[in-house]
Amino acid sequence: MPYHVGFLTVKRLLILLTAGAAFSANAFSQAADARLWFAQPAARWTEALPLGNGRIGAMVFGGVGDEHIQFNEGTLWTGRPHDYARPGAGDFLAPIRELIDQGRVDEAGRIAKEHFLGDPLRQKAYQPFGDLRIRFTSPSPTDAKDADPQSPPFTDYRRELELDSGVVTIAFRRGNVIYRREIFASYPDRVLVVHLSADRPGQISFSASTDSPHQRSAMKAVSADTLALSGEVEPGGLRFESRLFARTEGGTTRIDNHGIRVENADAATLILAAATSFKTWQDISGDPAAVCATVLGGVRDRSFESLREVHLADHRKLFRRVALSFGADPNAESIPTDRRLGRVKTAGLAADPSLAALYFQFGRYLLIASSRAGGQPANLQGIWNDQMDPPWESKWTTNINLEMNYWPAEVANLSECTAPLFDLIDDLAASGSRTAAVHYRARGWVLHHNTDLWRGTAPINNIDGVWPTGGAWLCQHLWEHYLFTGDRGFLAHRAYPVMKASVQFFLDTLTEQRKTGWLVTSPSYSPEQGALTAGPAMDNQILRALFAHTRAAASLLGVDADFAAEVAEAERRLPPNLIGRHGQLQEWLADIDKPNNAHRHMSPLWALYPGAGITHADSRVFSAAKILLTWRGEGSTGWSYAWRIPLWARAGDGDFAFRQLSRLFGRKTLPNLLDLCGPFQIDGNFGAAAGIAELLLQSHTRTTPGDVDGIPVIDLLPALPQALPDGSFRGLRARGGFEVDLTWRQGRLISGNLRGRPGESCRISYQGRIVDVTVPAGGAVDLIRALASA
Ligand code: FUC
Repeated sequence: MPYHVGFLTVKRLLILLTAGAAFSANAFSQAADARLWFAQPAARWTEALPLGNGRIGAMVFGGVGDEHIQFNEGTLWTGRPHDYARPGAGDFLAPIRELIDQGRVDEAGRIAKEHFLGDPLRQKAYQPFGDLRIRFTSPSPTDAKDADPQSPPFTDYRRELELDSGVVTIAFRRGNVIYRREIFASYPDRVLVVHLSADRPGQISFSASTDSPHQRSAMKAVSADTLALSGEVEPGGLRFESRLFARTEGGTTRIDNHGIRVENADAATLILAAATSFKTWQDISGDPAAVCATVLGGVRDRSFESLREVHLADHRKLFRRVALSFGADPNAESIPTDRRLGRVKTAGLAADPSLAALYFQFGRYLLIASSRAGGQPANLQGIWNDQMDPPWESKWTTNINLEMNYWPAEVANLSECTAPLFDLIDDLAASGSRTAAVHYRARGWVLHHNTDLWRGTAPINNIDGVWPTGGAWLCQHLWEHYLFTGDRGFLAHRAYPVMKASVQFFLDTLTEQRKTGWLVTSPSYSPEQGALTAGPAMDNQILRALFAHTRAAASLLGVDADFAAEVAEAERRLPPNLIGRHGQLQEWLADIDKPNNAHRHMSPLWALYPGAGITHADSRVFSAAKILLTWRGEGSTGWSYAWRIPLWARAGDGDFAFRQLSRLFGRKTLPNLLDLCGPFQIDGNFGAAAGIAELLLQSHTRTTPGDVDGIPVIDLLPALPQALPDGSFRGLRARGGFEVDLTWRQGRLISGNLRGRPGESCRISYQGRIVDVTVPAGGAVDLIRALASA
């Protein structure tokens, strides 16, 4: 089909040109050290390098004689479609509430545990898919001096992940031959591509095979160039298949049920497709073999160069929107990443601030790799998991972790990467309406503190699962997407209906507290401490935001005026942020906070970050929040260090925030820069990336979070740490759909640009100077000049 091919080529060329033009027109260059690199292969999974295309995740080990690529597919989970709601649970709602109201919280907890949790108590687990193993027998078997593959002498080894290309490259010299492997996961082509080459002809000899940790799986040759690995997770559960296609240049290729054998080729390309029988959370009748065949059909006649070019154009279109530098360290690039990390672990991050810029870009890279339209959202391990029984099932935990994964999405200019999250929310609104009906006899939808591939929404595990505001928190991401993009179609057709249904659930379930007349959630739980309770601070803050945003959306869309009035009335009756006897922001309605409780969760500070309900504008509550923030002290898990970064950035203390970042490197960062909770958990990577952005740029709406009339306020360098005196960024985004570039030296802003829709206005704030600007037609605002007129 020449027309089709020609069309695609022209389109891809245009994408490349546009990306390139936008990039080079800017004064910033991509930081030279935007790569992770190592002088040795990975000894274990937690040292391997992650690749992903939003469907396939892969961890590359980079061994010299043996390459091992462990891989995942985002829809391979244990279980099958299932409704976790417990029939009859609704009968116990009133007694549980009554006991909580009487202060008999332990009894309430016992009843909740026995009758109110979902069925079964635990949700299902994300699964590893398989392992691609390549055993090299090169150089040529006729080359006697290097014939022993077990002890291959090699030099000049380098294993790197270049963030700007999303390509892992492994290179080394053995004898007089330089070998090179390039590996990437292509989103447009839905495959993992492995290219093996050498600088001399005839040097590529290997055998390749795939296997799976799932017992019920088997490999077989399905054609002269393709090997299939198929199996099922459990009887009646998901079926899966991967296909490995091999193309060689020169040499001989044989394939049988044990694998692919290549001898004396000049180069080889291995292409992996993987799929499961998952179609939707309610339908697992898919045909993974057919999907793999279709996917491979689309790539088998294309050259490695063509696959690479399409991948690069797609990846760079997203990745190159943002550049960040904290002052070039000319030596950083020459030091392997694990050694840089080691140095920072002892000397602190101030010894190598450009590692923080690398970490920020790595966070963006990980979101691009693990969250693309059509796939599942990034879970507790993103899309990377090698364990059959992963920590917390590697699912989506919604009392902090899933939301944290998406904190950088808008501000770090990766708005499209939210697509799988919004698809998940649509599913949850459907499954959560069953839980709302069965457990609460309410309209609308509810999600508690976890969900899985089957969109479980009922409370699970233990009483800490009885926390009804997980879905309401997710709604914040819908509203934020609108604030950052101004996409009214999205607001009308995707965001508002789901937000409205979430509000309906709370209108039906909030109960009046006898003493105060406040409307409170009950039963609820303040993550993850205390007993069952009513109206914890976090719930009130999340609901105040949800109600305000939903009213704002209704008003913007010109719909549902009566409903909005009802919401306003309920909003007015939510408990305010309470200040306790130590001057602290209270976590619960009762003033029972323990001073210096350094719990990892920062729940009552939700409205400081990621919410926006607590600002300098209310100095009483702001000061109370700062007391609680101080009590909470340092982080412990990776994500809890990460949360403290944007919180302290909002509180205006960049130095304390920087110290949390430094500790995150020191205590909870793996050699490959992935984050640790205790075990590997990706949320800290994303939370810290968002936190770094929050140090440099903050944006709010002018007054309340639901305000639709005010213009956005954009704070430049609001919490710049002393340890980052010099730096620059390009392309961070602000609410209102603006894009900002800034450069600072010795802690002072020296240049800045703001782009946005022509005619759009915002208020710029920098070190007490405030100026309102309007984007001119076809132009950008010079921020230094604008501030000079303030
Ligand atoms: C929450 C946290 C834990 C862990 C788990 C996945 O329950 O409190 O530390 O991150 O999610």
